[in-house]
Amino acid sequence: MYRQSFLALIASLVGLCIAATPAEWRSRSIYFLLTDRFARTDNSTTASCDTSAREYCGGSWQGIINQLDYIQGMGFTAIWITPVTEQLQGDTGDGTAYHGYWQQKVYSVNSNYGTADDLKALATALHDRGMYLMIDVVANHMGYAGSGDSVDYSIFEPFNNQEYFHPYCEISNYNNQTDVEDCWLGDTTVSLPDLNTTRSDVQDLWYSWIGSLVSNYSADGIRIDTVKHVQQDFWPGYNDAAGVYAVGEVFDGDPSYTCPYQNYLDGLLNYPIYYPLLGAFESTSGSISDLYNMINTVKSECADSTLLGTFVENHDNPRFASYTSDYALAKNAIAFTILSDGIPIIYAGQEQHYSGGSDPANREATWLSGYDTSSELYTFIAVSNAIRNHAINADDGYVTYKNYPIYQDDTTIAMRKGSNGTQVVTVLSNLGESGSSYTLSLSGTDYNAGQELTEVYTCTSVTVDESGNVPVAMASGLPRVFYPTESLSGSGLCQ
Ligand code: ABC
Ligand code: CA
Repeated sequence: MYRQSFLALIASLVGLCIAATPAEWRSRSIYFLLTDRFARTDNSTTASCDTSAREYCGGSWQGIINQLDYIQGMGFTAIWITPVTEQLQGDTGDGTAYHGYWQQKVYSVNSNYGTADDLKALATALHDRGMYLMIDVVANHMGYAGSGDSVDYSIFEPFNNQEYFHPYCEISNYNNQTDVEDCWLGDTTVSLPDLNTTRSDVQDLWYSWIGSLVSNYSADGIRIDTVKHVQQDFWPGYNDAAGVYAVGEVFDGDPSYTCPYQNYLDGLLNYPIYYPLLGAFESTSGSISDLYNMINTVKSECADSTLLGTFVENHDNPRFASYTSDYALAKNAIAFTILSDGIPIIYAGQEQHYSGGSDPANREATWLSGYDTSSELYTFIAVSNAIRNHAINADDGYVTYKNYPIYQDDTTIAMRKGSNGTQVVTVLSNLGESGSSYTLSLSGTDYNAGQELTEVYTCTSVTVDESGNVPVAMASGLPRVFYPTESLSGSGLCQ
């Protein structure tokens, strides 16, 4: 008895220490997964999963625990999992709630993924490895199998009355912010009853709920769904009540629309960079200058570009490899994701070059890859995370140094990040796999003449020439990343 409560006390103290701040998240690298699609309790690598059916495929929290070596083996230091709350049950014309965004009872967990104890065990297993847990949460809506004019509100917990919701209307005009905030997402098969988040009782319930969720499951951070569908002044109270780093989803590529939300939340998914990043590398004729310019725009328009989440794939957009099968282009997009500003986010399956198109095709089961740790992008991601993790250890200022583009031409962009002694220089190309070989003489790096550098993907040494330029040997459209050789020890790279 005594021993049990003593252990519980220790656990809660450890939990308290772990609640992670924005500053602590800066140095993390996130692996994002759909709980239903990443790993099963039985470790199956053959269980079928037809994405077009929109059914549960059997992924679970215990399954994730079983595959943490696979995730950590790529150098990730955090995972983001899809929402954990109890969902709309059964099948609908829009499929099941396998993704977790159609909640009905927010005080219980989705039993398809396991028990509350399994979720706690996942947090513990992550913390034992020094990794963080980020949980996806939805405050904008509930989910209902039926049209918005026929909702039985009594089934929701809490919010079991129509008065808690905005009157039914479908969002018809995304350029009208009142529509975006007050009307409903979803369709007439599954409507997403839109909470009236201006009511103080709704706010009180949500603020207390998010605080409890974070402490019950020892979450280190939250990813907030549908942020642009809730009025901005709702968010600071929610973020404070969570008490951990929050990254919000404002699904909009226009920085003048998206960046202001960072005045209300710690961080945002970097949708402004997503579009030019995809655009630059999805083909050999993409625009490098659009990407170059957006790096600078985001730095100046968002409150803090180093707290944004950088990604080129997620579960709402076609996968990168659905645009091009070229591995060199995929590697450049990944190198940018991991080595530019903010917290990198790689979406499960990206490391296996999965190529599903629009939702639901982009939600393939990761287990069907056999968790191949020798695949080309798995090992590429591992090296990319390793150099970033090492640069962070070597230089306190690395994560707050704002990525600085120093060179562009029609097919190449170069950027530097970190202080002089341990600066990382990243050179990217969209020439693709069949790109020719050439040597770029790169100026503006701030390395010293005569300094010895290592290109970390090829483990090639180069010496900075007497004018301070770096000879960058480009070939086959592959990215190049430089780091001072004398500071590389301890990184596990090129030793
Ligand atoms: C899916 C399909 C539907 C289908 C349904 C049965 O299943 O998409 O076609 O009818 C969850 C599920 C989805 C499901 C939805 C709806 O619920 O995962 O499978 O839809 O039932 C978040 C999550 C997402 C989740 C929800 C809902 C929200 O990440 O997984 O979806 O909880 C909007 C929202 C955004 C939302 C996204 C899916 O839809 O704002 O929060 N994501 C424009 C709008 C955006 C809009 C986007 C996509 O289209 O501005 O607000 O996102 O519809 C750029 C512009 C952007 C523009 C894009 C297209 O172009 O800058 O603004 O985005 O240039
Ligand atoms: Ca709303």
